[in-house]
Amino acid sequence: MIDGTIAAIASAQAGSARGVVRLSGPETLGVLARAFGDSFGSGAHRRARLPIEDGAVLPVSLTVFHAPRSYTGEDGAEVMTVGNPLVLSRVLERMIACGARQAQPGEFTARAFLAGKLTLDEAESIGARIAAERDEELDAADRVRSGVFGARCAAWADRLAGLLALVEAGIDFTDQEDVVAIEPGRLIEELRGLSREIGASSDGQGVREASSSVPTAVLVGPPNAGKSTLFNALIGRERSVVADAAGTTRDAIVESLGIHGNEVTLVDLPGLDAAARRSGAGTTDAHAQAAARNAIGSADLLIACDPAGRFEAVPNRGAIPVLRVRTKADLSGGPGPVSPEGEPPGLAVCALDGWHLEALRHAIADLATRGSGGDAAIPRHRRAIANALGAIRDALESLEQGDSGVSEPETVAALLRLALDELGSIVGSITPDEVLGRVFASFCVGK
Ligand SMILES: Nc1nc2c(ncn2[C@@H]2O[C@H](COP(=O)(O)OP(=O)(O)OP(=O)(O)O)[C@@H](O)[C@H]2O)c(=O)[nH]1
Ligand SMILES: [Mg+2]
Repeated sequence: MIDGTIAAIASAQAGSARGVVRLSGPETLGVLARAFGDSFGSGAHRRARLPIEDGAVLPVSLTVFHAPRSYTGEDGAEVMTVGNPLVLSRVLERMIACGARQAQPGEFTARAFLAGKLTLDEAESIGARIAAERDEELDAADRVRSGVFGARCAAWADRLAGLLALVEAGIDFTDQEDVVAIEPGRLIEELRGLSREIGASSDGQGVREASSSVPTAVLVGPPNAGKSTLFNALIGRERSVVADAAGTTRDAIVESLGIHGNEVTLVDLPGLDAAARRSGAGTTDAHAQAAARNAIGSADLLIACDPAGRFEAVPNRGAIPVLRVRTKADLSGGPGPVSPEGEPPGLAVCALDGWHLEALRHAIADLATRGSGGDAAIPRHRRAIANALGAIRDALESLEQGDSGVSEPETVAALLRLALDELGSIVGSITPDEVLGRVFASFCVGK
């Protein structure tokens, strides 16, 4: 319930030089007048004396904000005093005794959102900032705060709403000759464009566990490339089985790896045998291939291993960075592999004697953590983006199956509406009325 006048300790619950009790709500000035009594001065910033208990008086500085020029958009105040948790809780108790109530977690920011001071994603980014444990998380939260991510989502939602309007118009007004529904070819083209853009900014993020912000680096490559040997060398123990025979690793093997203060989840995979995959037989079985594909789908970084340095068929449908590593460098010597433009420079390593492993560690830490925040800093956003993308791809599939016209417009409309709702959960919802508004804006219904 967002009502009444709230108060809370707004500084850390540990001893510090200064601490703050914050108030917000229509009764702020009344609460202050009751709490301070006679010593309640005037002006935005004032020094005041707060009676606390048994005749004791606490000197404080007081800043008063008048609606709407405050964080929450309401009347508000900050009472600053020594940062002693005990003293601060006395101040809070006094405010509560004088008519304020204890704020719920996040209630100040919720009020700011309701007052239109912050968008939903800005409000959430404040939560993400407070919870951020690493620089990258802080950067990602700031990108949300600055509204870049929200603006991009809003643009997608806008295009999607336009397309949905056209599809719905096709359903609602099929019997009216002067209403032309969208050409299926154009609809497919537009949806492919959207799906490409959303996919490029978010692939792999939605798959990752929402609670986990530890990035995942995955070793991929042909069988016998030396992936497991490299995996063991990186984590510093014999965790994965190594053998001369190809097809030794049959399952994804996951270990946590600490690199220069960064935590990375490292995954060793069964070899991807492109030739075996094509013929349906070979060194790797279907289970192993499925395990590999799943792990690749949730990777933040692919470490492509190939002793021959060819790097054929690196399986990467999204925008996951690929680090090319020529393994078994002791056998072939020479410089590291050349990477295509836009990819990080390649490395040649030898897992047996540790040659260039330190450089590889640096590269993994750098690339995996760089990709980890992505554009969507907030788990709920990541999920929403992944769901929206899934619904758009399903709609495309349904459209591509029909040979002429939009064969199942209701299904397509329902999927697009689903995608729109997901994007709406980030940028604020787009109501059926708005969608309908577009129908009337883009058509001359009934002339
Ligand atoms: N000379 C040399 N041999 C290596 C090196 N790394 C691995 N090997 C050998 O290559 C063979 C295959 O190594 P693995 O690590 O099992 O290869 P893998 O890529 O995990 O293979 P699969 O699990 O079958 O896909 C083993 O005999 C290793 O001893 C290296 O840096 N130099
Ligand atoms: Mg292996």
